[in-house]
Amino acid sequence: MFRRLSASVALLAAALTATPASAADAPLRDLAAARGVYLGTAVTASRLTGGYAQIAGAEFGSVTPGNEMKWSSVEPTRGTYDWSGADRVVAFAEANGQEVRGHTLVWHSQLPSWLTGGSFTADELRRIMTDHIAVEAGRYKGRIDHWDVVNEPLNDDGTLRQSLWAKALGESYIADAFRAARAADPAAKLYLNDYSTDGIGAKSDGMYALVERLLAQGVPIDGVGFQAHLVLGQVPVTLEPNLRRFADLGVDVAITELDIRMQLPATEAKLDRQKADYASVLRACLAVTRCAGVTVWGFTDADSWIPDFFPGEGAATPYDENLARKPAYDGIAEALTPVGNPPPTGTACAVTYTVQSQWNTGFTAQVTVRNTGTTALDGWRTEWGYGSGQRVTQAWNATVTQTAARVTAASLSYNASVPPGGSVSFGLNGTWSGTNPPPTGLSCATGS
Ligand code: 9MR
Repeated sequence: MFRRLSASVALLAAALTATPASAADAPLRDLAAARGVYLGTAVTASRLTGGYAQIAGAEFGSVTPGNEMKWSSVEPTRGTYDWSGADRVVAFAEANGQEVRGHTLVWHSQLPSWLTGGSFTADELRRIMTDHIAVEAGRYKGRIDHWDVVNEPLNDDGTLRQSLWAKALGESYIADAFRAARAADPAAKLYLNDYSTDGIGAKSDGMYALVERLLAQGVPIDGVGFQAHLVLGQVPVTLEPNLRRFADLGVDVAITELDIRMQLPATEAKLDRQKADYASVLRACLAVTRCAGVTVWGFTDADSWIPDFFPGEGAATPYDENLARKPAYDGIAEALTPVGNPPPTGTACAVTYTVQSQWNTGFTAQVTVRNTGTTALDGWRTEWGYGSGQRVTQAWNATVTQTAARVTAASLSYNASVPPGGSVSFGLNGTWSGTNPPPTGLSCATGS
């Protein structure tokens, strides 16, 4: 039974007014966490010392080994394992309080020659694949937050890529890989990952249909990764709706390998454009409640695959080759910084969050959105992050959704319109344990 602590109500009712976080002074990982997403980077294990390690640990909340967990790295000779690079990245993450994105269990590339050059029956190959998953995902059981279980399964036209695996096993290898990964590490979120699926098109349509089929078969797939190896000025305009349509299937989504390349030399104009492009990718993720986070594929131009693979192109990451921040860094920071309460001109809003009552495991909060502008609002949205595991269980007078720590609320038809100076309130019940601190990153935006 609930035990209302009515004496505490007055104290708890002190209103909290949103204050915008400053992009200038908070590490990206903190800005991201306040928005309920993670900001990650691919890393190279052998570089994890000095300034490189300092930035990787301080600025990013998740790390992905760029190569160290791939099959040719961990089992170059059949039955002989080398976990040194992978272990180093996982230990680094644990020392820095970071999540790990495991990459990748089943792929057509970077396979050892004993596998690509061998002659195996279909049954043998299936067994080799599921054994590999059991060994690798099993070794890191409980220490990997997201696993890219199957990487790059599709051709550019959305059909099944005729990889070593598909040639022998057809599409069934994908379902088997996910089942083996779930068995090996039940706590990890299991992802299907590919490139050129970022916008809506033939390849992402193929991915969408594949995910639908897998879900219909009960395959344990938790998320879809969008690599986002992008070209300057060409962030797909359909990135956000594309992420949203996958999320609407009931899976998480993530940007897993973001970089934005340009023709060298980099100029001020190109770097400014890159800043805007990075910001728009971050905003697309933030706009989709089930978007878990964004990972950049190397945080420094000194550690990027682009110059080797695209001669004449580069400068694709948020730090230059000397580990100095580029405008792209500011683009990420600005996109992650809550809108806050802008000055009262045009359409503008302010939001307050007040705990009205609290009992042993639950609480009731009221959120008030005020029109601080000079024209009527036609719709409003507000969002915040819960830093202590609080969960919304019920809400009224707004559409409220929560994914992990991030809560978003939107107006309903009957309270979307707010005159200048007017305000609307909505309420929610939530659960808490331990502590119930005020939300972080409380912000509001106008429009439906
Ligand atoms: O960043 C990786 C690079 O060091 C390797 O040489 C390359 C080999 O294919 O793989 C790069 O990472 C790839 C990732 O594993 C999957 N998506 C595409 C990435 C860029 O090629």
